[in-house]
Formats: sequence, C-alpha cells, structure tokens
Amino acid sequence: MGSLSPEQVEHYLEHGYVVVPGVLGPDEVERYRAQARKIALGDVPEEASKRLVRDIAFARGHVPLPDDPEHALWKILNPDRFDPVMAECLSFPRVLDAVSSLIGEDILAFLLMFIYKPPELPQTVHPFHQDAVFFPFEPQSSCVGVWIPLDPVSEANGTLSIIPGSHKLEIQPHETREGINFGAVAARDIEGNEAHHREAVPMEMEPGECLLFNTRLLHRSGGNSTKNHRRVITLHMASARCRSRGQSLSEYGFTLVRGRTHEGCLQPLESPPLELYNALKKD
Ligand SMILES: O=C(O)CCC(=O)C(=O)O
Repeated sequence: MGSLSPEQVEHYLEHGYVVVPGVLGPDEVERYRAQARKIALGDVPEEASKRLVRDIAFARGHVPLPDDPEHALWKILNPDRFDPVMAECLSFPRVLDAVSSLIGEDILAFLLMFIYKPPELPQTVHPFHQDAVFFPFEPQSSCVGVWIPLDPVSEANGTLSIIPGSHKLEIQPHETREGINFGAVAARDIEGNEAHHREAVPMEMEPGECLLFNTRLLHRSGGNSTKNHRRVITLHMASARCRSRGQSLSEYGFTLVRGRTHEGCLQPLESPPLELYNALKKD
C-alpha cells in the first residue's frame, strides 16, 4: 500500500506531477548537502572523476573558475556508485512509499544526480525536455521522476518549471543547442515558443519536499541569480515490470530498492561502471 491519498494519485494522473511534503528532515537535508560538498572538494575515486561535471560557463571558460570548486559544478552524476552516503538517496523510505502508490511495490531506482545551479549564473538554463526521451523501456507511465530540493527553490534560483498536463503529449523531437550544458537537449518546438513558457509553473518548494513527475512531463529550469547554491537530489524510479525496448541499458545501473524483480523485465546491475561512458545521453 502506497502512502499517497487517492486525491494525490488523481492529481498525478491528471496533471503529471504531485508534490509530497517532508520526505527528508532538516538533518538529512544537511547530511546530503555536506556529503556533496566533500565530493565536490575531491573525495572521489579517480575512475569516477568525470562524474563531477562543471557548468558549461566554466567548462568553456566564459566565466573564470571560482576559488571554491563546488561553485563551478553543474552536477554529480551517479554518486551512488562510489559514495555509500549518497547511495542512501536511492531508497528514501517516504519517497518509496509515495512512488509505490504510482507504479506498484516492485521498484528499480536509477540515474541519481546531485544537481547544482551555481550562484550568480543567471544564464544557466536547462531547456524544456521530457525525460522519457532518454529511457528505452516501457511502459513509460511506469517510470517516475523524483526531484528533491535541498535549498528553498523559486524562479530566482532556477527551480524546475513544469507544464501541467503535458505528460499527455507524445514524445517531442529533441535537439542539442549551442550554449546549454553538454548533453542537455531541448524539445524542439517547445523551448522557443512563448505560449509554452507562459503555461509553465515554477515549483516553489522547501528543502526536503519532493516533486514526483511523469517522465513525459515537459519541464525546464532557469539560471540562478541569487548568491546562494541551488542544490537538488534527483533520480528516477521504474517499475520492475518494465521491459527494455532492446537497447543496452548497462549505463543505467538499475538498483532494486523495493519488492522483487520479474523475468524478462528490467534487471538490477551488480556493479555499474564507475567510469563515465557515452552510452547514457541523459544529462
Ligand atoms: O534540476 C534541474 O536543474 C533540471 C533537472 C532536469 O530537468 C533533469 O535532470 O531532467
């Protein structure tokens, strides 16, 4: 039995998202902020060092590197693969309880990222996209995005903006664009269209709240014009009854976090790679 009320489930099905309050307490929020900082300052195995990804403004030298390396980071990709504290983020009990209301009790977690918006970098935009474009398995409705801010988030510091109901659209054509972070893609006719920007709702959330969203939901994030970090934990969860569409899935490194696996369906990977390969285009 999941923890969401029938009204919350109905909201998710109709609008493509639901906010779950208080999945992490203040001590837990601080624990993961502090651990990310340790990693950002260099506590990372050599093979995994490419999993610390700088914002393009610093990577391309458009903005001088700050003294504090954490201030240049865009994200830490799959920290669960080399850091046991970060691995805890795959299975927060309150998140699993809520997600099981949406996709059932057999759950695989994958693609954990710790994402920053560097302070005072208003140009850092992650354009409108649908995460499902990256995920070669089905049904897509059995896959949920999980987004947990560790700082108060609003439009000023680059929160996630979503287009309610857009999960009912088909997957849109996506393309890379100049000037956005390496590997990020934009939904072609959506990012450039003012009408879609007007429909978008910036999620104002507190640290430790959780946004659950359908992986077809169109979403984007803007830049951070404040002096402080904007840090989030994000990951995805898929039903262990999902099936591959045939492509190699090894880079996803699924972890069984609740229930059991099913024959012929997605399977957990014993030791997902530490090195970063190009197989995974999701950024
Ligand atoms: O948190 C962000 O800035 C954007 C995250 C996002 O859209 C994604 O990873 O798909």
